[in-house]
Amino acid sequence: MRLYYHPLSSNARRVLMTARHLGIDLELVQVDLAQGAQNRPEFLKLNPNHRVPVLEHDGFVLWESYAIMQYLADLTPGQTLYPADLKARADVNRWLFWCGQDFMPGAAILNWENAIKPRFGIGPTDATEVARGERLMTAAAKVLDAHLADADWLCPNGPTLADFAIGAPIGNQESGKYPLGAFANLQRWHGQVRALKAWEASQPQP
Ligand SMILES: N[C@@H](CCC(=O)N[C@@H](CS)C(=O)NCC(=O)O)C(=O)O
Repeated sequence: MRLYYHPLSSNARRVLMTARHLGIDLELVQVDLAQGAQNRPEFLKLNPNHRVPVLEHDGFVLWESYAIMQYLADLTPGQTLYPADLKARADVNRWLFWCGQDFMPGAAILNWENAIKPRFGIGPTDATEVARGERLMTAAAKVLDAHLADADWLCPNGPTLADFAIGAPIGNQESGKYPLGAFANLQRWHGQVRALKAWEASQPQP
């Protein structure tokens, strides 16, 4: 099984965390995003959206990180990251969709403006964009923090795919200057995510 990824991509990291936790071996293929390798015809055949991660398994090609996480979990007998019970699975799905729709837009803006642009010398930080990213992220963080006030993990009997999906991008909170410092419940929960073996095992390699 092969995963096209980039070490700085938290969209790829949530998939790596899932694979590491489940004990699934992946052949990692790094796509050089800084050099535009995602726009080459051979990669566009795999993912016309020019994005990582992409999974290849026995000739089946799958893009979109949340779909890949679900696929890996469903391949693994006895796993608990993605429960089979209808309501428990719907609860995990709720947070996966919420992550894509409500959390990632702010994270993507702040990561791009505060971390990626300066690191790769892609022009000055746009203060209007930073303010928009901070507004989006603060709104999402309030929901997350309130939910975690009386919950150890996002869904009962965690960790689940929900914790990996949202925990992975929060790994960039320092470099991306995410306005999350005051959210104590969120920070306590993220400390638990960072204590998982899958966190260490999915660290971006230099
Ligand atoms: N919704 C997608 C987002 C993937 C994504 O945005 N990947 C970024 C890296 S974090 C990428 O490959 N960007 C390259 C580009 O857009 O050209 C997922 O969850 O897999």
